[in-house]
Amino acid sequence: MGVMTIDGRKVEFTDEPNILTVIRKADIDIPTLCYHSELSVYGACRLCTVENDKGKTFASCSEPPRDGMVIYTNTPRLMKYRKLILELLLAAHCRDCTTCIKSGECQLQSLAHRMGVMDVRFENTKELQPIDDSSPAIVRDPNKCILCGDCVRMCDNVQAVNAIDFAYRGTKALVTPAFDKKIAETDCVNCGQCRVVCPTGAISIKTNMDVIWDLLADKDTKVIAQIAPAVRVAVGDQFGLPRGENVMGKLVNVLHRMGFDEVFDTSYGADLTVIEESEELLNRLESGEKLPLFTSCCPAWVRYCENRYPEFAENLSTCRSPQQMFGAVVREYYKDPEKNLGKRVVSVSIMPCTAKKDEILRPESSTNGKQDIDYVLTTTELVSMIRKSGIRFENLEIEASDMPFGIGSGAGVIFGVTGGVTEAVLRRLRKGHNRVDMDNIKFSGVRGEKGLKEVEFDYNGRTIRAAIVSGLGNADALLKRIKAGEVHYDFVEVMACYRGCVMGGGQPVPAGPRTKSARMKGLYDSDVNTQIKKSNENPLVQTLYDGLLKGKEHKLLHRNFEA
Ligand code: HC1
Ligand code: SF4
Repeated sequence: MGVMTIDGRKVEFTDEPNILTVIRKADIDIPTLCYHSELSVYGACRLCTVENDKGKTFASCSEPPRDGMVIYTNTPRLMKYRKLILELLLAAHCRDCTTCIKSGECQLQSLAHRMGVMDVRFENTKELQPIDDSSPAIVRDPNKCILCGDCVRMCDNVQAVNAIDFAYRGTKALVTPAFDKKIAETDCVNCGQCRVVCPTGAISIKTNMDVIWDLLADKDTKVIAQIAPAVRVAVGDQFGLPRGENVMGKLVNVLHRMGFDEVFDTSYGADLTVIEESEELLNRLESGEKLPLFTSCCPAWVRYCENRYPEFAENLSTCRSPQQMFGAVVREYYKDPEKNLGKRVVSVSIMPCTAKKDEILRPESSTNGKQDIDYVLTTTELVSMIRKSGIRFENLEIEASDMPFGIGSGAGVIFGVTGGVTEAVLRRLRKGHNRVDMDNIKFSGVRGEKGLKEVEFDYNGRTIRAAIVSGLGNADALLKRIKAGEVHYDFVEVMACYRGCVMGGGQPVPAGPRTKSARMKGLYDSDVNTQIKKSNENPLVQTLYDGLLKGKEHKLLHRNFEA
């Protein structure tokens, strides 16, 4: 522990990694464009520069705090310096702010406003670069890039993909895939995490909003929505409600008002996945083949495994993801003219994830040659659509999701947080369903934010070993150890985004760490409030198996490469 003086006030510090964190702890919102607590320190933007009592200036993000230090954060010299940095950044930046998708949420825009930049004295001499919209998930606009390197470090340090990097020097410097390839020609897994940390509109979500508006207005089209678990805890705070609050009821209402004909819950699809995947695990344990079983519900992870560890591709579960199981079931259900009323049925899933936009295009995401899901809207796009509609989301009454796919179990809801799939499978495999049984599973090690968790459980006298990883870098480290024979598991849950889908690449960018944990808590609280805890005890799921699914389980619920 130590004490430093910041702007004339004593501030204690303990294990803060740098001066910037101590300054923020003292409630001074020092600006930065390239600092993220979960990425390595880069020190490129220099906006967090401070001055010490000897008049020396330095970036506060890359200096550790020392006892007795005296620093100033807001001297006239620093203010001029910050304004100059912003002017230089703006000089090399296209300035079509009013039409930029990031307008209103762009950190460069808001800092320029905050620092009083009313004029840019320098000319933009940068050559105009082509926009890369080759990916189904993200759009890259190099003309809006400020070279902070956040996306590069995210893609490399955290996601271990390394699809993008710096190229060229001086005024020609760019962030780009190697050899000037398009992003779709790289190993990019569409996780969207680069977009989450991008402070400007240089990386944005590839949007489907306009086509959805047109479909909603078309009287001859029946538009069906499914809402993923993690979406419900990431919308409320965008409309002034408490962060992490489950707003599923309001979401159903707003989607109905916007023109969606039916609104279902993806947690129902997650229940189907739990049942199928548990069965698959038991079969593989019996045969001893293709172990460990890797979950396959996260499409960014599936791509990563196929690209980097093809030798493990067979270990991936053959189960479709909840989104895709649901899509196939909904398509089958609406084949009936009594249900589709002679209209074209369009299936839209509302997801926290940009990679889901890619998943729907994969060959095994079609049945009988037709795509099961037509469009994916991310949470961020949905928030934009609600704003555009003018509906006061915060004031809406709640509505129940529609039948017959409107009820998911608590196990299905917690899919949206890392460890949720494993916890759901454990609930399925273990006997008992009362509070004590659920608590035993809850405290077995499945919960928490750690990037790697390990659990062991007994199944009919056999010890099953499971690992839970979130963040592809963590998955990469684990796969290397599995490959080297250093660790052995029967079941491995992988989510590409650290903390799970609640932190997906399509979610609104969280204001801080408290938003992240509030989203996790929001899903666990939803489970607490759900009577049905186990997927196999969801009566709607039972009805489906006894009816529409009979004899079609494999075709509709598994990754069917011949479809
Ligand atoms: Fe997810 Fe899943 S949990 S992958 O994070 O298995 O996106 O929420 O919908 O499909 O259910 C995402 C979330 C989501 C699927 C489920
Ligand atoms: Fe890297 Fe993910 Fe961004 Fe692709 S979407 S460039 S994999 S961080």
